[in-house]
Amino acid sequence: MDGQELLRCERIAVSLAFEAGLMMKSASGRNKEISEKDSFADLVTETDKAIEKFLFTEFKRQFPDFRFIGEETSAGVGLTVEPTWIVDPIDGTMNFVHTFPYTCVSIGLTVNKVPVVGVVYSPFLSKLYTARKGWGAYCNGQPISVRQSCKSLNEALLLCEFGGQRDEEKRNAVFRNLEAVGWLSHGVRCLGSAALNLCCVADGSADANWEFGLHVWDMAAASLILTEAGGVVMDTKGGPLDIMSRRILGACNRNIADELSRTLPIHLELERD
Ligand code: LIP
Repeated sequence: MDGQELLRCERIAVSLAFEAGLMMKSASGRNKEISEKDSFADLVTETDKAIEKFLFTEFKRQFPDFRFIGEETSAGVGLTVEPTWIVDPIDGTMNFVHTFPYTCVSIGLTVNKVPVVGVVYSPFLSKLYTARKGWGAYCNGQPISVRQSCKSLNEALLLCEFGGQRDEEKRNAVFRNLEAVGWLSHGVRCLGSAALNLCCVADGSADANWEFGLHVWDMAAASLILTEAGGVVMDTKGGPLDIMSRRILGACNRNIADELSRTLPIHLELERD
């Protein structure tokens, strides 16, 4: 895909993200249909479904040959080499239900299973994060970059999540990892959106994040935004990131990534997307 085609894809994804943002704003605090997915802590609203349907229809109309993977309609659909839009209609649905503003729409495009366009838009925070592979990362049109100067966990502000899976194995992993890492750092924040967490590392407002249990639609767009901002995304054990593996570690530089990876006592192995 050449530079012109990438730019066209980004521009269309941005205009659709703004429309999805308007749908989120007009439905905020007024959801009638809220249902549980895998647990009481994993919810979906009628707005998630409406936004995904809107994005699917628009992307199919404008890119009939591209594939589409969305959180609410494509669980279990594998990733292929074909150009694929990967959409999370509302990342941070629990926050959306509670009207906590840390929520966004996330739109990624992969080619040969590699993210090449990333758009993350938070209408409540008025933040639009964008990136095209090889063209850098931006927030509201301004270039962003990670806090390269962070030298060790003792200087780092970290982000992680409890997630929606609420079983003993997950409880043990979350709290053992939090205890081991949290005490060594400037602090850990659990704010509720994997995509925005990676974008906070990309703009330097946080230094690293990790999570087990997320999905390809939570990380496809934001993982590109973080790497284009000069950061590192990888598997929690240090190998290359596999966006279908259900786990991620993002950081402002390799030293922090490796130190965090070494310090996490538990690396959950989860069923792939
Ligand atoms: C959420 C992720 C978050 C994770 C939640 C949930 P959703 O995505 O952004 O990081 O901890 O369990 O998966 O479901 O709001 O799109």
